[in-house]
Amino acid sequence: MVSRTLVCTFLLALLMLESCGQKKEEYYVKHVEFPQGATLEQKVDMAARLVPTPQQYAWQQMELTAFLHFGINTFTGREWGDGKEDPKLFNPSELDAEQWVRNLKDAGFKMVILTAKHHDGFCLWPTATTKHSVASSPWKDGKGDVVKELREACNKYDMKFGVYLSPWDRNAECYGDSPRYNQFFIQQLTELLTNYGEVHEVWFDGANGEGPNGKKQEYDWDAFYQTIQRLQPKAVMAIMGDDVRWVGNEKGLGRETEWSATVLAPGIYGRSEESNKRLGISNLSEDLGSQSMLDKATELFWYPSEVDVSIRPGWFYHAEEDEKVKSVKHLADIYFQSVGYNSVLLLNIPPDRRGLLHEADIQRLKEFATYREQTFADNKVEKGDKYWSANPGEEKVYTLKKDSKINVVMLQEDITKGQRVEAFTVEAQTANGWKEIGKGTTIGYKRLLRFPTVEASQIKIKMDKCRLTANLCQVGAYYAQPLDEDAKKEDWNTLPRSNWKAVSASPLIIDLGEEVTLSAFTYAPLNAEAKPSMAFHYNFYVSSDGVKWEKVISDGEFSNIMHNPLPQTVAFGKNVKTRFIKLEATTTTDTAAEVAINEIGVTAI
Ligand code: FUL
Repeated sequence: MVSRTLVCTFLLALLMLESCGQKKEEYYVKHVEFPQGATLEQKVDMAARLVPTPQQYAWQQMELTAFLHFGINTFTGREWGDGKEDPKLFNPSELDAEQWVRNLKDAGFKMVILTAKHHDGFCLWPTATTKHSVASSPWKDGKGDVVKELREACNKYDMKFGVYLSPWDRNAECYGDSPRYNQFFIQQLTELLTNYGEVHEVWFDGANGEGPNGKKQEYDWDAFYQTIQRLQPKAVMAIMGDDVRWVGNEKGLGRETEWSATVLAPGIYGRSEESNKRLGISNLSEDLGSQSMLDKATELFWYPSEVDVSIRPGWFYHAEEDEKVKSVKHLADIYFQSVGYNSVLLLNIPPDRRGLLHEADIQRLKEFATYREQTFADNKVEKGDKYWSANPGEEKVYTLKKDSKINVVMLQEDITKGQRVEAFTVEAQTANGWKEIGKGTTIGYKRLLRFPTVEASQIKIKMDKCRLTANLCQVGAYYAQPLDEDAKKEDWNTLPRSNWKAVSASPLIIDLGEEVTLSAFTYAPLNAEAKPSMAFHYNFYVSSDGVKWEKVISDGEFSNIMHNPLPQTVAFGKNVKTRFIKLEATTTTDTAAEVAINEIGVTAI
């Protein structure tokens, strides 16, 4: 993979652009290595001149991408399949990819990414690599191809198209036999990148949940990358790739300070583990690009963030989540904290068992789109040239339309000249004179700053701190209608907890205080926050006396709980009478898990 960064640095790099017709400025594309002994000043100067590749720039401008999680899990109700599912389960009754794309297009999305293969290994196209695909399903008598149908719908509606291909494959017999599986994977990739027209994003998930006793697959990222480069040069390689960075959570939460020019080495480079360890950082770190980080770093990457989140609690469709589609307020907050925090929003809307986007999701997408349209239709900043080459300490005043009420300011940097702003302040000219209404740190491609509503005739942007001269290319001021959130209720436990007692902490045994009939239990990590001690694999038992136990769930898995620590309900498939419950659980590292009594709920009938 070193070869890739060298290509970017030396072949694409050192673009010489005329700046204001006088000085020529030197740029580095995608990657820059600091010379030995470079001072902080030199590093900051170089960091300011790091720019995206044309593919990365085009990707960033899309702002909104839709994710479609669809596959065997849609029909089993799981989030992670184990690869042992019968392909015959896949049988959407009314699959209509045009319905997906039409609705997504109307809602403002510029690209869709389909889970062509999730961790269960089931392929949504009739691949030659395995029988574990739509070709073995009853859908269209095994002659169907979901990827093709989506591609055709994208052509019709002029939508860009991307594929998710899970490296982790729980079905492939060769998984873990590294060279063989790499060949198998490259063949799958080749099919997808050859037979379905233009592909703009290839998404490789980082999940690898086989655990300590599983098979260790060494992926040949370099070969995967070269396959993409050769077959789809316009595509960006995301997550386990070096074009697009995972933001670090699946909650829809970007960083307020978000540097696209970052010191985090993409995980697929051989040197990344050592380099990121030396800097003490990971995808989850708060600071990936400040000057103190630059000071310690030896190289820098243009590696912008993508915020992936589902419109529902799970990534796949589950009928029981129809009532849990995120509210417009929640989606609006996500938008401001992703697109508005210098990131691309990748919002998942999972097709249901019919093979359609569900009415509840469509309705919410419409409301979300209307909200954005209403908010951003009217830029209160008077028309005119917005470009501003700003030096530290300088300020610029923009006149607003008459009688403007505003609560959002939008700023954009011309990132083709690098990301440079470190701190800024916004003031408004109100009836009582100039008033500070907000402060921010990074801007990057786009920054949306929210503040309490003010009536103002002008706004003033103060450039508090920037690297070299910052290039602001857009300024907007808007009014966003305040939204109310419905009160959230804990609906995953139906039995009052007042009589419960923890009999033992590890394994967790709970005395429910009386005999009850249960159909399911729920594990809900506290505050929906991930921690290393949380449960991953488990057995679940019931007992009427706390002595003799019946195992109701054997070797269960709280799939994807580390990245999406939301309540997971496990149905028993029967009703059980019990007074005591026991959860015997291990963490992802196979050590005993710590689960608190209030993290467990039950469904009593
Ligand atoms: C995760 C996966 O494990 C989830 O199932 C989902 O696909 C999400 C987008 O990425 O890591």
